[in-house]
Amino acid sequence: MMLRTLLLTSVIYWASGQESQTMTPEEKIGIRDQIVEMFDHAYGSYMKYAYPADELMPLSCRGRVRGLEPNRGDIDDSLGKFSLTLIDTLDTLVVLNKLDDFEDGVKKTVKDVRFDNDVVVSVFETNIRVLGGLLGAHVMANLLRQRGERMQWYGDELLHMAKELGHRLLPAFNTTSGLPYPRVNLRYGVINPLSRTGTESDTCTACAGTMILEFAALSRLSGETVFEEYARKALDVLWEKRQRGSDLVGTVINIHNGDWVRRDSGVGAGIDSYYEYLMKAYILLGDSVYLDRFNIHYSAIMKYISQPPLLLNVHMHNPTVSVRSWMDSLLAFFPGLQVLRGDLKPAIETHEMLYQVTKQHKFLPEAFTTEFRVHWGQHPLRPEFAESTYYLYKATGDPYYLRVGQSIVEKLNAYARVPCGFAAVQDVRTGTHEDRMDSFFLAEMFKYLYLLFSEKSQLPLDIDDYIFTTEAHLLPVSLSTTQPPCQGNGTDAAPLNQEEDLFTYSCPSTQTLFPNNPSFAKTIRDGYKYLTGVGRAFHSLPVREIELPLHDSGMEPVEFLKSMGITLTPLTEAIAGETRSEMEHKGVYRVKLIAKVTHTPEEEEVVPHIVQVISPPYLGRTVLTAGPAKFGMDLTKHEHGVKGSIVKASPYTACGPLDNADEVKGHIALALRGDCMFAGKARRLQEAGAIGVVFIDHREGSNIEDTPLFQMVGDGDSTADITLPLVFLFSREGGVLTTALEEHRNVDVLLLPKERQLGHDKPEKPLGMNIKFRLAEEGELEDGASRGPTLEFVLEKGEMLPEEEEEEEEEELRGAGQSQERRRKALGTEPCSAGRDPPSVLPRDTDGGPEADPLTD
Ligand code: DMJ
Repeated sequence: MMLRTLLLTSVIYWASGQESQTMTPEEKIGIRDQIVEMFDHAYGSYMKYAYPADELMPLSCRGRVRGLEPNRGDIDDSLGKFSLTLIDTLDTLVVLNKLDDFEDGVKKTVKDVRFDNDVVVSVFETNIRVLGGLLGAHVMANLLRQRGERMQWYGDELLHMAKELGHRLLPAFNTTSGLPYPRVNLRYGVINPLSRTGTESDTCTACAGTMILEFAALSRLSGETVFEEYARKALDVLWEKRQRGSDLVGTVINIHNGDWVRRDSGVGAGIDSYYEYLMKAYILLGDSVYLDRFNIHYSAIMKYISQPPLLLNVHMHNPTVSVRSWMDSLLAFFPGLQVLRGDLKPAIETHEMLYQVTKQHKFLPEAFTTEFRVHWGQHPLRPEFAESTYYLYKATGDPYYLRVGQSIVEKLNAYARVPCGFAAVQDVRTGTHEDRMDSFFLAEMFKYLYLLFSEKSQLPLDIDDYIFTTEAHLLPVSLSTTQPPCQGNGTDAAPLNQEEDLFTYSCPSTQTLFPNNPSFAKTIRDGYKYLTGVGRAFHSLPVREIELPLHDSGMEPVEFLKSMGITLTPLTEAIAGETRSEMEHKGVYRVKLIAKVTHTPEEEEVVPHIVQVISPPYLGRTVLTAGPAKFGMDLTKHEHGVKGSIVKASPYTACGPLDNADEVKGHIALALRGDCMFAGKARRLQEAGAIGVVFIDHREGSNIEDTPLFQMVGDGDSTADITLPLVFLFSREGGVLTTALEEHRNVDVLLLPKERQLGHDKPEKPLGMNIKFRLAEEGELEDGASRGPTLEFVLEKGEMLPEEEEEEEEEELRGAGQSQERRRKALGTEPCSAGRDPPSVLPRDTDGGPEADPLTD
């Protein structure tokens, strides 16, 4: 019933064409006011409950102070005890015309923030969020000071702070290649023994290639050339190391020798802002070398990665083959970059696809499949989709994009707002929240949304005078006329003639991009309207026919399926007799497939595993459900599983050399998720002689009830060398093991598939498939009129849906078109029964789960 209502609502919504309706100035102002109110709620909560901490914990209504909260792995590398959220928000305050708050925020920054902290931080995050934040705020402060109304006290304090921070980041560049270390200790640098860093050997491409805007701006504003030189050198290395055949780059690179560590290539996680910074470096600095490089990469991206509307990762050496069937949410920035490039058509197509995904799942999940199902359900309030929406509206003026923006605003309020701010969504499928509000939510999301609904004349600055960094900090394009500090290594600067229009070569220009055709964007979008099935009008579902061959062996189709492990159970005995003989052809047995097999590769069944604690006092009674891995030993093929006593790896993340390799040898190691890839950890532990690994989630409070089980994946390269059994526990279940280890000297566990759990004869949740075949009668295939006998094959028995729903299900399968949600249910991605006798069930997990962070696990 509810489903019908939903369907009806979407049909009405689409029929009314609301999304194309223009928006009155009053309506725009109303939405803008709503955005300001939301910003006040978010920023006000940070200042009230969290400041001077780096971030707000919106569920606990307090600040996140590194070291005082449980370690979340590499996400925490953004936190440097430097009031991150305040600094990241400063120039947003100006854009939103909150000039008193800005002045107050700058005063607090100058008074309270110090960088001499013994903290290891991410070079990339500190650069884009803190250095970029300081520079954007400095530029804004100067602008206001020059107007003579406020900030008269300001004497470049933020620029001095930026310079100090820049110097604290520089030790990261002390490598032979010129590619920076991924982390630096703010007080001790990298090589100092007190630094607790400097052992890393690789970094992501975006991490090395996203420095030039901030570093060049710092050099040009401060007169210290060193920053721009280092950032440019890192870009030169990445350019040199591109794959010459494909002109693509990989995701992770060795910082010492420049070899590619991960060779998958896309436009999302791991690479994204490298491309962005080539384009924007040209716009900001006027150096055409950056544009030339960007254009070469862009052609490669459009040739190999772009499959409109999709953007799929490929192998940089073998780029005609996609290496993934899912996309990550970070790539949502790409349509915005395409607008800057002046390539509107694919930008509109991909953006429309992303919009359809947000309609289906409320927000963009961190990763979603090519069929737009959730692959990893987390949504940390990322701004990339709002960013692209803003750029597309700028370029097209199409009110459709205002409606898209409106939907973002409404969903944030409806599903992410909590009493102390806005909380990240742990899983878009369940709507559960995480105690986290990242600083980019204030730095970027509100900036882009506010700008989307503002007329140029309503803003306190001319927004077209600035370029947005990847964190949406504002840098003035006038920097391009500031002579670069040096000419080096291929970056022949072409100094701009002052007379020349600064914007001749910079985009977007609505004149050139949008060919005066108001329906231009719409015509492109229309082809992608119903991609995910949401809002799709009713069309009849094509009935697929399959032919099952009668083999030389003379096997009949039923036997043939049986030989594949599928048993067919006739629903009625009517199959036998006269009709049956009529159905048999010579050599071929034709079967009409009414419901197609639901198991697509990206929806692979996650076979639940367990960690069963068998030593006293547990004696097998403690059973923790675990996720398997797509690599390492396949436990389903080992009848008795793998048994051993557990030892905690040191370091716990197993990302660096092991201090306790001797203890690990011959035991099952416990290792914390995060900081590096599962495969890297597994290799290290395998080398130390471990006989298995139990990975434990680093996300505080995660548990099997709230989060769908998922399979760990490798690192994109071959994992054939890893032969250990590997399982994954969410943190609550993992806590049981670590507590057991604290309380008892020896803890023995058994790793095995859940269905083999000791003391249980039968699988708890049997595998089932609700696939139904109907045998077509002779002649029926042509006219499709009459209905023949039905066969249902069932692997296991299970629940039955109430009869009414069951009939509805059949009704829809028989011909009418259906929404994606309905179809998913019908095709068995949700528990349902399509049979009568015996009942069938599909007790499977939902679509995948939080596989691996594309950069670390
Ligand atoms: C931001 O910190 C930056 O945009 C970065 O380049 C990648 N994305 C995050 C927000 O999602």
